[in-house]
Amino acid sequence: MKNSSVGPATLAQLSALDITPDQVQLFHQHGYLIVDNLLTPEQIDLISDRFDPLFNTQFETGIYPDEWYGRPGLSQPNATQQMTGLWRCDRTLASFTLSAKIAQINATLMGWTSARYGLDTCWIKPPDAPPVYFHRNNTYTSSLAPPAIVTCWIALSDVALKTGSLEIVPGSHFWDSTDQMRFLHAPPEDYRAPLWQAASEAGVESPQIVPIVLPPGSAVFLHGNLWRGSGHNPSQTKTRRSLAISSLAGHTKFQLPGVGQGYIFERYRRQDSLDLDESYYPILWSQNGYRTPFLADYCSDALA
Ligand SMILES: O=C(O)CCC(=O)C(=O)O
Repeated sequence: MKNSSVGPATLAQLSALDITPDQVQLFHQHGYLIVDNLLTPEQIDLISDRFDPLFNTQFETGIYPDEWYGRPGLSQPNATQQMTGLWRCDRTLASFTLSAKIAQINATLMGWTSARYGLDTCWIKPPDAPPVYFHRNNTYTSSLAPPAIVTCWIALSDVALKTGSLEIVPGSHFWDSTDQMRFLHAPPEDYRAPLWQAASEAGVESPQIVPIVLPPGSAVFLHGNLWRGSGHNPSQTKTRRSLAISSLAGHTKFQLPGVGQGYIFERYRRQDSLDLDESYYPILWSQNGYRTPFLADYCSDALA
């Protein structure tokens, strides 16, 4: 039988912005790690206040995002609003999503000596918002080498089953999966269908689905191979908001042209090199202290 669990995560929780070898080990074992109090209420307000202008096409820098779903007046009122590439549009958001500290935690969990920007996305699920298909983020990085991304997913409102929680399957980052990229929003079938398929391929009869329950400001770090999705928001009144900050290893390159998929990454591929251009994929944190120089002029670091 397919299981759901509403119990608390069994992992030790980190004191914010600090990380120990034991917690790195837990992350590797389970594929996720909960961190309490990553952001303050003031920081959450600062971030959330930026969303209305963005979704109303008021971009502080004048630059449009890489990906954008859910437009006021155009989309269904209950559509999930998702925007990716926030740092290019808005420097207040960039001060969080380009933060060296979050990149450092992402890198440390993955055992990388440096981390560069990968993706930054807000997920806003209004009352009655439809589910998001189960997926693995690494499936979307197959045109990169290594094809690996890690995500710090921060709750900006109460996240619980009653608001369409993020759902994860602990340990599923060890599965060999053959899934493909797909459009994630409002699936026409069971949003867990890709998960059942992957579990069956991995020989797992009853994958344990854990709804992530977080107060605003707390976060879950997610391994790129971990299966995750989210259900319908059954609330009549509550919107669920989150900010997902994803890092690549600093040494990431492109695969040869034509290898793998990555519809956002490919947009920034150079013709003359397999390097990721630091103008688009800046190095945010390195063990040796290097950080892409233009960042110092572009925005502050909200968590420095
Ligand atoms: O927040 C959600 O509903 C989905 C988020 C997600 O799937 C992701 O960050 O990969």
